[in-house]
Amino acid sequence: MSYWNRAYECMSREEMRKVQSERLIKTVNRVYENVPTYRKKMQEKGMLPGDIKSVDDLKKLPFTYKQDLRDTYPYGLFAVPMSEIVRVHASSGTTGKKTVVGYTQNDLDVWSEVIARTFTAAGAGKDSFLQISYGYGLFTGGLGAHYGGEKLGATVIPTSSGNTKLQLSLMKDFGTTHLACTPSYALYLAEEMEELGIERSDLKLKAGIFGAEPWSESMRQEIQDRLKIKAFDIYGLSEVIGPGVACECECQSGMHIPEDHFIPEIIDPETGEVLPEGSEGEIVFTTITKEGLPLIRYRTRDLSSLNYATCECGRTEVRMNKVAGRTDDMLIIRGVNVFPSQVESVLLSIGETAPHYMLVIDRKDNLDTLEIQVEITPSLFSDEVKKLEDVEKKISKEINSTLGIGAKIKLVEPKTIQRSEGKAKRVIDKRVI
Ligand code: DLL
Repeated sequence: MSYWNRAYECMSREEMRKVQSERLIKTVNRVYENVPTYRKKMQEKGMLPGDIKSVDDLKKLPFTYKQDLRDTYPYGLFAVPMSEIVRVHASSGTTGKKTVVGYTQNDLDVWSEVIARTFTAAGAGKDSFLQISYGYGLFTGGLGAHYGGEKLGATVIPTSSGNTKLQLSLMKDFGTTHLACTPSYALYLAEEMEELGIERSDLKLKAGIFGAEPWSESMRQEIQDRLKIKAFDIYGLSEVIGPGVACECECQSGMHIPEDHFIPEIIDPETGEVLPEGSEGEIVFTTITKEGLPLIRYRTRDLSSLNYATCECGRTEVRMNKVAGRTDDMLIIRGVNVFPSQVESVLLSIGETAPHYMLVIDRKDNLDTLEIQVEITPSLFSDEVKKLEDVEKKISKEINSTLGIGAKIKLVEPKTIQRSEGKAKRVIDKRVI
């Protein structure tokens, strides 16, 4: 069994609670002093930082929502002066505005530490060759995994995403032992491998660290069978830090959370009440070491459950179960977070079609596809073909720049998209995962 930081990963529950209490108290004081949004939320509840005496008091604190980040876009929730921020990342939001996150040097060190723990748990070490095929850029996947891999001492191969043929030839030539990418991309790589006639014996691949989107046990099985590797689940979200908020160990029975940095709770998404151990509900995180963007009880909208039993690997850190879904309408298409309302605002801003649309998502050759059916107005319907083509192109361009992914636009005749009497159904997700 190997650990990156045994002292914390295998700490007794009692000691962990002590560490968490100390760090939580410091964090609450810091945000109360430095972040007007938190001060206001606490004042509204009639609370002072002194009311938080241990982790038991966590449940008294107000929640933080994605909306709070949007309301204070871009840097309003940061708890340090910008001169202390050395990196920003961002992920998509509902209206095209991104959710911006910022890191101090210490935050980057914490991030590398938690990623080094996750790679170690997945069997990687100094002698490993780690190919990182998560996108590099504003997305946290690429750079997050990159620095963690370097901290681990592995040989990092920063291929970023895309260019599949090159990925595969480098995988072969450079002797990649560990692959980090989305699970759907892993399957796509497997398929291309077969297509290009690359033999499994040409590769040294042992394991993959896959996440950033939901995937099922059967998808795990398929990846493991086709690539002949062990496939580990890694979870994270930009707001909390990026990848590394939780990751599986060799037992593959739940993802360990580095609780000395992030405290999880499971709540009832309707009432906000903390649920008893083992119940499924919305997972909420409080960061207790982050400086740039500390988060108090952040509502992830992801559904999961927690298991506090000591794992067979020896780690005492709580495990979160595979994400079972979301409480909102966010979709993850090719690793990009997409809200149907983003499509709606694009259509409304162009204004040449009816406000009726449908997103059809499918998976072909293990890659997500997105078709957007848009109903045209009767006047446009009687117009010439050239005009229709122009509208289609305009929508396609706008959608691409707003969502950050391409979509096939299909204009459909008036009154063909089904109207609903209750909640509108805007999404047909045909993917089987
Ligand atoms: O996806 C960070 C990440 C990068 C995680 C690489 C793992 C690997 P965001 O773009 O902010 O951050 O998206 C966060 O993605 O709230 C979940 O809904 C979903 N998600 C992430 N990992 C998993 C996973 C990154 N393993 C959102 N299983 C989260 C299911 C996941 N859903």
